[in-house]
Amino acid sequence: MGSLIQEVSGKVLSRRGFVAGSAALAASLAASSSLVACQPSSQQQAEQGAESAEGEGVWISAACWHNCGGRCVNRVLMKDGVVVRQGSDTSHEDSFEWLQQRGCPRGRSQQQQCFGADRLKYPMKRTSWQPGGGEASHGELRGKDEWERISWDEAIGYIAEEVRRIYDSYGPRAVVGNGGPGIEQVLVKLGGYLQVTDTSSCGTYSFNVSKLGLPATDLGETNDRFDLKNAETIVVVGGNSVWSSGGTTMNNFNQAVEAGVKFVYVGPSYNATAAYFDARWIPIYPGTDTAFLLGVAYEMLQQDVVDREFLNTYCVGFDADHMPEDATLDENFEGYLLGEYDGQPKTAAWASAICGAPEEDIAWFAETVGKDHKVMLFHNYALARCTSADNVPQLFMTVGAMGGHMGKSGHAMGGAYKTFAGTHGPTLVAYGETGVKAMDNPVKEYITAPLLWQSLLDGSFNSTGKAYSNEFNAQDIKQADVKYLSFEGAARVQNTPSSVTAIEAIRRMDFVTCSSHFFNAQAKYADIVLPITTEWERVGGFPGHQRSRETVIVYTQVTEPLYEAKTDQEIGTMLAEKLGLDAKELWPISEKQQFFNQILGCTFVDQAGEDQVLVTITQEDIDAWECEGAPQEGVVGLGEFLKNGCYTIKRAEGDAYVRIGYQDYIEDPEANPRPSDSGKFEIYCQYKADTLNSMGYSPDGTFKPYPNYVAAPEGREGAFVDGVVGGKPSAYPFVVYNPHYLRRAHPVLDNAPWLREAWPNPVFLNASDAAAKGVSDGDTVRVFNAHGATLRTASVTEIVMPGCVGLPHGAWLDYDEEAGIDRAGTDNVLCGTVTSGMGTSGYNNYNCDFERYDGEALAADCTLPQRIVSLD
Ligand SMILES: Nc1nc2c(c(=O)[nH]1)N[C@H]1C(S)=C(S)[C@@H](COP(=O)(O)OP(=O)(O)OC[C@H]3O[C@@H](n4cnc5c(=O)[nH]c(N)nc54)[C@H](O)[C@@H]3O)O[C@H]1N2
Ligand SMILES: Nc1nc2c(c(=O)[nH]1)N[C@H]1C(S)=C(S)[C@@H](COP(=O)(O)OP(=O)(O)OC[C@H]3O[C@@H](n4cnc5c(=O)[nH]c(N)nc54)[C@H](O)[C@@H]3O)O[C@H]1N2
Ligand code: SF4
Ligand SMILES: [Mo]
Repeated sequence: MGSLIQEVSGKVLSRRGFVAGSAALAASLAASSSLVACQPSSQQQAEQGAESAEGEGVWISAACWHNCGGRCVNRVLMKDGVVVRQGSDTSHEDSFEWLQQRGCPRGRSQQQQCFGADRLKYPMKRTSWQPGGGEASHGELRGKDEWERISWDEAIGYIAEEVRRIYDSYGPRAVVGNGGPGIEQVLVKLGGYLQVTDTSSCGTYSFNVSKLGLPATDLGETNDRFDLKNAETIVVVGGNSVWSSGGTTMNNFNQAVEAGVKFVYVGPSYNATAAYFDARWIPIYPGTDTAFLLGVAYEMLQQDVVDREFLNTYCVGFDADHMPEDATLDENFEGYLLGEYDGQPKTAAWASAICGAPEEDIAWFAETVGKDHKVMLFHNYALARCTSADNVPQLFMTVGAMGGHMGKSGHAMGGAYKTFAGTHGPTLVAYGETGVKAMDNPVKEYITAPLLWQSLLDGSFNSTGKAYSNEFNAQDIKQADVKYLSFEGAARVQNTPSSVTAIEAIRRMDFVTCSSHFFNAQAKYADIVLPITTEWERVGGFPGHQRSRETVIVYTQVTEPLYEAKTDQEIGTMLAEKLGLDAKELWPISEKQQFFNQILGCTFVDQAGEDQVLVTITQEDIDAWECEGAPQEGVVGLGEFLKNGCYTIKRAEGDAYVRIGYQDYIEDPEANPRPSDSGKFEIYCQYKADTLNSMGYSPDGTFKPYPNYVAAPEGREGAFVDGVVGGKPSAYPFVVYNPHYLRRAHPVLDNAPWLREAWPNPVFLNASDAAAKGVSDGDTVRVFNAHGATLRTASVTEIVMPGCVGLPHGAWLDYDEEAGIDRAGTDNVLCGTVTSGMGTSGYNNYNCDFERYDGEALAADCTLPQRIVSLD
């Protein structure tokens, strides 16, 4: 067979083909957005698609590339130049040994991204904005102004002119970017820009947890999925993999579920994951895992279920006899649990008052995870995306160590997240490098994300290093007068706390640019908006982020670029050339060659543990691609690989790939020390306390070298006047958390009509809380706090514990400035410019209140018009 690229390229949608062929699709999309009842339109569409596709067309592997928790094969059936169906992995039969990498409904709705009627079609300029800065920019009109269509040449000309003016007059420290792939690479070449550091996904696990003895972000040392069935109990703390690790991930647990392993879920809601596992639910308030786990640890002591031998051999700091050499404080964790330093034993009663779990549950949990049982302790990261959760990583590890749950079959402790929920071990199949390295930004100054917008308003920020990098330093206040904000590849207005402050800060800028597919919140508040291609219009590639251990996913081009959209590299190249820079220094090779390099570099690990070439590439392939490279012999042909959209390792019970986390350390701790200063798990970690206490986000002395309880700035304590838990309720007596939601991946895909139909994006309220306020299911409610207010339809439920409000993450901001209300349910409207500890983005433990809204009731999101800026 010749190269698939040849086969596919004949079918790739031409621009003209799309315009003609998609008329029917566009018409039905328009119809769906004007319907009051949403259901029939998509059913009709699906049926039509299935019927017309019967036996015809060609399947092409297509990208699903956003930052969701899955990594899946996505394929499209093309007929007469139009996508008529979407499918997923059919490369082999599905079995536990050889999992298909099947997609979720978001992946199957990607056609509404690429071919969405609301795509940005050409570059646009905000009408009142003029270059030159100051009043000429009319920043006060951002988000309210008119737009005009401009050519690419004009757009790049404006950007080049403003960028040159700002760099010449103020230097790189007047610019903020996010590490984007096009324009921002050029900005790095000009001298760089101020960076934003965000604890985002892993929250307080993005600290330098190697100093505790853990792997980076605590991912990588739980067991391979074939070992899960050997546990008696699997505990999942926080997170919701059923929603947040779409596609295949939950199948990792199938053997364990079938073997009758008991599951326990700890968190504020009995969510879909807890239900999937039929788990026993321990309800705790968001941001109170430290209190809960301290109560558990105390109870383990009382019940004498602590594995002292494990603690003495593999850990330092549990008791006075096992302290690390660098300890400066004569205190240890056991003494803290017993109340020797603060007069407060961390009893189940003490913990229960804070975390809300019944005392009996805490005692039961302690026995269940004790040394006499085979237990796997998994955490997702919702519990660490809370302010004052800085002790969670150390405490979770400590409880695991107290039970002796590391390094043995049937035992585990660590992160279970995204495609790694339920399996770990070395990556068995991987793609190669592109051959292009992102430029290193020479400006090593970082604005802490939750304080970003306030910092821009204040003109100063605390630069304490970079989450996920292990570079942290003491408080370091810097001045900066920022003039230019670039939004490229990060949805800052949506995803960074305090969207209301964001609007105010953005309006102070001279210049704001945004590369986007849609008129999203970043585009709406920008001055120049550039339409970018989706991955379906690019040469093909490998989705980055969280690849799974056993599979590599690949995708090919579906259509030529639509309208005037360009890739980030093309935009960056145009800007570099306009500025008189050598674009070849930034991008020495074409995007096609980069993709080809990645394919050439694909490897898999054989049963002997050796890396082997994955893809067979012939000279004919190289000629057809018009790329550089040498022929190579692998185990799958190029055509087959691209057609399947993946390569998945076939597993077998007892194969050489089974891996037990920490086994090397447990079997020989001298030869395989942990990365901490002592080489052991540090239940007393001097570095942790010294670093956190110095950063200036919490009062000095807040953090002890052992895991201690720290009240959050908002959260459980904030629900009461003066933070006295159990006292008089405060003005905002609820704790709001943000589940990552099925409709979208962060804000991405929130505009897809099918997904809007499928998932209405309500606010989840506890039934008795709702009843007390006269709120019924389906009522429009206003959820509010000191940071903002938003409207949502109530979903009244028993699965959320009383006192908590679940507001899904990522809805597209729709802010009514006069009323001071967002109509979309945007989570970051309720998140304030508040932080603590390491500068955490603590999305899950803000306070709020809610009430029945007496204004006009919200219409279902799927009935709202699409956000289309039409200037034709
Ligand atoms: N559909 C979809 N999937 C996604 C994403 C998306 O936007 N949409 N985003 C992806 C990304 S980048 C990430 S980081 C992951 C996040 O994935 P997860 O960490 O699984 O995320 P959440 O959805 O925040 O988890 C929500 C659950 O955590 C619990 N919870 C909330 N706060 C706390 C707490 O303080 N303590 C405890 N014990 N439990 C708590 C609640 O029960 C809630 O149901 O999802 C990924 N997957
Ligand atoms: N309140 C609250 N806030 C949160 C969270 C929460 O739970 N609650 N979760 C946090 C978490 S875990 C995360 S990971 C962050 C995610 O926050 P971000 O890092 O901002 O990630 P995305 O939302 O995926 O934004 C990616 C943006 O890039 C655009 N984009 C996609 N492809 C391309 C491309 O090829 N080129 C360019 N130029 N742009 C592209 C998308 O349209 C989107 O606007 O959000 C965080 N924010
Ligand atoms: S889980 Fe993520 S990668 Fe998989 S199909 Fe859904 S959106 Fe796409
Ligand atoms: Mo994330």
